[in-house]
Amino acid sequence: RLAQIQTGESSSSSSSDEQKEKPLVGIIMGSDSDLPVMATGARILQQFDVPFEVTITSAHRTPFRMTKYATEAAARGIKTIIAGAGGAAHLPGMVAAMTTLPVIGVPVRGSTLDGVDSLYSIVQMPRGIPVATVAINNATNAALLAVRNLAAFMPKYQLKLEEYYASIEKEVLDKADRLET
Ligand code: RP5
Repeated sequence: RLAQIQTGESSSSSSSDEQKEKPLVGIIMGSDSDLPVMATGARILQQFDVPFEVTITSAHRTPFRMTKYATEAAARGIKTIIAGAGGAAHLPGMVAAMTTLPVIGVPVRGSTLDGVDSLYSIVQMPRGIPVATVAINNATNAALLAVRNLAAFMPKYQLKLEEYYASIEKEVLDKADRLET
């Protein structure tokens, strides 16, 4: 699927099981240049067996496509939107203005200004239109937050989260053991 998105195609999850399920999370980004960052979030959703879709839509270059996506996502069954953008990163905020779904913004680091421009563009939303903003380039946390949203009403994801956090704790403890011995 990620190969498909690199060619500009919209697509949904790749495994046959996932394809049968309607996507619960939408990953959108302003440009294919955001894909290397956003793919890290997609991999987390794959790891948690969350059905998701990935596409490109730009607040500035394709405003009507963005509007269609934002206004139709909830009716299609999407529960959370992860939106990544860089520079004048208006995509997450504009999408949040057109849906009541939770929107998680990923500030993508561009070639200038170190991603602080993206971070400020996404995080400084006006009162009333929230975007949950993660750290610069941290699509991993965006995906984990999306899984947490799902876990609030889908217990199977709660169990997977518990396993995930047990595994990362074990990883750190194993490293500490190796360091100390
Ligand atoms: C934003 O402009 C995109 O999200 C991307 O991060 C940035 C640069 O886009 P490209 O010029 O690489 O397509 O809209």
